[in-house]
Amino acid sequence: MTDLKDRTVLITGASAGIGAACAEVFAGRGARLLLCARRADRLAALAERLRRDHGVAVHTFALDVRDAAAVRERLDELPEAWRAIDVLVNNAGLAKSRDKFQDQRYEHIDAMVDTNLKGLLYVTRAVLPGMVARDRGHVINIGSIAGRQVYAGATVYCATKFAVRAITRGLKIDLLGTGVRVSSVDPGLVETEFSLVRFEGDAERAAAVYAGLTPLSPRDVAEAVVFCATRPPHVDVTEMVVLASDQATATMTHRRS
Ligand code: NDP
Ligand code: 8X3
Repeated sequence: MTDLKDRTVLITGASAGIGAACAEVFAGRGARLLLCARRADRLAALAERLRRDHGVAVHTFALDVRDAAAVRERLDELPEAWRAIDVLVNNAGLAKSRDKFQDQRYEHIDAMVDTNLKGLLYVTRAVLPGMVARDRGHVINIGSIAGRQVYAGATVYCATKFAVRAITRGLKIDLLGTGVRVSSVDPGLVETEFSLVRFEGDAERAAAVYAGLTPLSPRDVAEAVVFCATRPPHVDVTEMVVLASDQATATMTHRRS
């Protein structure tokens, strides 16, 4: 097993959902946490709770992963004690609308491509050289079932998640011969703020996504991420698909009501 005690873990999009749950589960393993997202107030509250409940060191910083210069600057200016990142969880991401592509708003195209694809590339590009130099590290991308199957009204979201899968596979090749591992954890339906964000605050529409079935919890996904991170150094779980028992494909679900 790889012991996570005192390992430094950077989680993007840690202010909610899967990212916040990852912070909690890594903290439970004694990891030191670098948490970022745009909503600094939420990060501060989470950090305070994790320090209190788990006695771990937590450093937070506001970051919009769409901003390449900010990504470089924030990571370059990290305090010395936080620079050697052992695990990067590329989690920040979002979907916007279920519109057909011909009706999709341009700003929604940008939001998804700039966050899910370019943001993930910027953060990874900034973190990887240190991992390669130390000959140790692990990049864990949060992909999606939407990176394996395309569904209606999700052309751009699916394209970004298919791209994440390509990035995971490309990194695996580029990192061959180094001590850096790369994994993708690809969940199906997880009840988080994801659908609320997708439907721009329409709580009823968001709740309907999970109605009548038992979706994954953010913690279910976080435990899969930590499973990948705790394998012995010679084991690289490259791809892991995690679905709710009530979900068979991106579109087939079993709803009890
Ligand atoms: P949430 O909306 O609950 O959380 C998304 C997180 O991403 C927030 O912390 C948000 O923080 C952060 N984020 C969004 N945009 C940016 C940005 N530009 N810069 C930095 N952080 C950003 O959704 P989930 O937890 O569900 O989503 C997390 C990941 O899981 C995403 O990549 C999503 O695609 C993926 N996923 C989700 C599934 C689901 O069913 N929920 C299933 C499969 C994959 P803030 O707003 O503070 O910046
Ligand atoms: C999020 C899961 O099925 O809504 O990636 O695309 S889904």
